Amino acid sequence: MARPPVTDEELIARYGPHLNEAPPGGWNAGLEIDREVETHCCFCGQQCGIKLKVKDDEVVGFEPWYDFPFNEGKLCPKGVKRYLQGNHPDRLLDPLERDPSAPGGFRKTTWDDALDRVVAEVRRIQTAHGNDAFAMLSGVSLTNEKSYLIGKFARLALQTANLDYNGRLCMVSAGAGNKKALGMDRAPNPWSDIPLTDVVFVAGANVAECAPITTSYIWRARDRGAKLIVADPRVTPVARTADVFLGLRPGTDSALMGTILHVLVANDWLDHEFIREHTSGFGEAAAAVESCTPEWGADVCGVPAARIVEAARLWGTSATGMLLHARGLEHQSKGVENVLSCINLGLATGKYGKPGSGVSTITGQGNGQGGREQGHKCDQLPGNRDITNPEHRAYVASVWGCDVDEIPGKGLSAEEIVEAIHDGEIKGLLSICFNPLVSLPDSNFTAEALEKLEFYAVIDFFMSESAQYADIVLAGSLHEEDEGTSTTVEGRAVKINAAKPPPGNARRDGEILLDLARRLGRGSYFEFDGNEAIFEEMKVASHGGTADYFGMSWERIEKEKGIFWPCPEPGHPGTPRLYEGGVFAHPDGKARFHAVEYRPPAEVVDAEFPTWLTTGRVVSQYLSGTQTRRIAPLVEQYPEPLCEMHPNMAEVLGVSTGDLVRVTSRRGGMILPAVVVSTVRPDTVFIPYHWPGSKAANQLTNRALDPISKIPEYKVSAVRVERVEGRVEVRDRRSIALQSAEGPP
Ligand SMILES: Nc1nc2c(c(=O)[nH]1)N[C@H]1C(S)=C(S)[C@@H](COP(=O)(O)OP(=O)(O)OC[C@H]3O[C@@H](n4cnc5c(=O)[nH]c(N)nc54)[C@H](O)[C@@H]3O)O[C@H]1N2
Ligand SMILES: Nc1nc2c(c(=O)[nH]1)N[C@H]1C(S)=C(S)[C@@H](COP(=O)(O)OP(=O)(O)OC[C@H]3O[C@@H](n4cnc5c(=O)[nH]c(N)nc54)[C@H](O)[C@@H]3O)O[C@H]1N2
Ligand code: SF4
Ligand SMILES: [Mo]
Repeated sequence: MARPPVTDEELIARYGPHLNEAPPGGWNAGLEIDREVETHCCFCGQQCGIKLKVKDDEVVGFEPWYDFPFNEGKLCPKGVKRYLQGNHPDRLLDPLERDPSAPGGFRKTTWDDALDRVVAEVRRIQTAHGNDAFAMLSGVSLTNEKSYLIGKFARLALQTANLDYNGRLCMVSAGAGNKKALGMDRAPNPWSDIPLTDVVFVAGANVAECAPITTSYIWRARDRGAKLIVADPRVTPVARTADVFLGLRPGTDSALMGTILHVLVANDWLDHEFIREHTSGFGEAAAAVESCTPEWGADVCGVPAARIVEAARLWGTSATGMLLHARGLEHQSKGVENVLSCINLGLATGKYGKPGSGVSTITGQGNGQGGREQGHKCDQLPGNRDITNPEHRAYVASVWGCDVDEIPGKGLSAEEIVEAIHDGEIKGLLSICFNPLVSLPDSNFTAEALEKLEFYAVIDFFMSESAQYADIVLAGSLHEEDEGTSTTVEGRAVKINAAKPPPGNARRDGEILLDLARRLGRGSYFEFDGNEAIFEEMKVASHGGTADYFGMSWERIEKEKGIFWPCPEPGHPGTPRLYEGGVFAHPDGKARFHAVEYRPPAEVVDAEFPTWLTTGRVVSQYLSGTQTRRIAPLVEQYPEPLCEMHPNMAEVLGVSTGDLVRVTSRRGGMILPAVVVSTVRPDTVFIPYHWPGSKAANQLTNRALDPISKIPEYKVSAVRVERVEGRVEVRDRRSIALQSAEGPP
């Protein structure tokens, strides 16, 4: 039975102040500060509001920002500790130039020399091999303004088609699925819809560790009596409380969703009126799952048939429902099909365009949403426009004041750029906010590619593992050293405020790019006197596109604590919920079902590699780890990768927690400690990927890409696991003490 709702006041009366309630005198009691800056967390796509405390131009602590509506003061361990990275001794303070004789292989240089060198190398490579032989890679920890600037910089200053971004490893399957089915790429609902729903279906998302603040929204739904369905090869923290847990075999999501659709059709748990009035293609989608009986689904997915039927019953018979998916089903060579098979379930039961209903991706990176709209994808122009569409090109050319033919065509995607480098077709690379050596699949291959570059320049604030391969490293800015906007998981544009200037000779990322554009002789396209001016041009460039920011201003965003796009006119309030009244973003207003037939992952287990490997995250580490591996209290929580395995597998291998195991795939191998947990499928091991070198999970993963989104299949590979000599003391999953002489390599 549902617990009665409990108000904050009642809670405080009963138990005293919340943990989040500041103690008397504030969190850093007694510390005198110069100012507090309201901004947002630099990590995940939740973009929690936070107040940074600043003294002598240093961030010295934080204060919860209770008034920011999304997280109401709540923060996860990363948000709480983020301010500790700024003072790290590894912080880059000067531009660096490769010099094998210098300690660490690099020596300080001046900005003039560093930037002139970049320009000379761009010219040399492009003259000899064509413009597209120089590529650019960027990232979406960057603000909207930087994303927009990078899109324009690559096309008009570098004049290359080959620009892509690290969202290619992250949100592109969801983006492509959303655009195909719904005509627009954004979460259909604000998160305030989650507590209103009757059933929450979490598929391939470790909400508690990767979108921690979303957990509180799910709990609020649970307090109202909502049911919870979870589909994951691991019993994640939220899955422990699920009504129906679908512990599927990695890589079988479209079979699971197809079976659920089959059961919905078989039992007529459908919204016929919605299907008729607001969609097309239902017949073909239903025909594609005709043979997907519960028994078939059970066989393919390794989940009891009755449980799949029970999930379908809960979803199909509830008036409202929200399906939240993330990389678990998107990081597959059929990521787009998986997303479409989820959307089919929403459309078949009319769960769109009304409170408490929708199928939504949980966006990953800080500006994962905004960064996939402003035009720094290889196939995209601002406003989420299509770079191959003549009308879209003409509009953006008119905003940029350039000839339409000056805008290059569609370029290669991120992994394809690295493959073209490996093949010798691309010779030069400028990267910002991307650590491909750690984050791309098959890291031995990535290392070979970086080795082959004739020239590589990196903009970062730490010496990332990829930057070790660079010829020039340009010291850029931390999140709190620059201002702009970011767009959250909900599609809400929020304001990022600067707390301090960049230290030493480091420069703001945008200023580095503007300086380069001038030195490349293209300064006339880049006459911006600051980030607000970039925003003003960006919003015009977005106008009329699906991701329309035209009605926003920095001032409005700040005053209104965020604005949901589309916001097409200055007086427009923004659009928290999309598709109201069943009006979708395709020209005919209808959503499209897609016929999805199951196909297996690119690599399947066999006698030589009999175990499934899946990879992902832990709560205290972030992405390639350059930032969180430098924050001591986070490192203490989970200092090394561990290989999660089920007790049954451990028994067969003769392994107990702390024993070292060698995990080998067709690409490479690694040795790491095992941790024996009953929360993972007995045929699957899980390794988090936040570490470099011999600790990198991506030594093992497969470069197979989704044919549409080009996302790598991080979630499914075949491996062999063996016990090797040595053990370390693993005290628990969150703390491992390296007490053994033969610690991990
Ligand atoms: N702590 C922390 N939080 C983060 C990040 C981080 O690095 N650390 N990164 C941010 C970013 S960029 C992203 S993209 C998000 C990622 O957020 P999530 O997608 O939630 O995280 P992952 O750990 O990549 O994978 C999610 C779940 O997918 C499951 N899974 C594995 N294989 C399959 C499969 O075949 N099918 C299904 N259904 N599930 C499968 C895994 O067991 C895991 O529980 O997190 C964001 N938040
Ligand atoms: N095996 C496996 N691999 C994966 C995944 C997985 O689940 N499994 N997940 C994938 C996913 S979802 C993602 S999003 C990618 C992430 O992969 P990456 O994008 O490569 O990871 P980051 O750690 O964000 O690397 C960004 C780099 O940019 C720097 N940086 C951060 N913020 C800024 C900034 O504001 N300015 C500048 N100049 N630099 C900045 C950081 O220091 C870091 O060196 O990894 C992918 N790789
Ligand atoms: S949930 Fe995400 S945005 Fe919020 S504090 Fe944690 S890492 Fe930062
Ligand atoms: Mo991501």
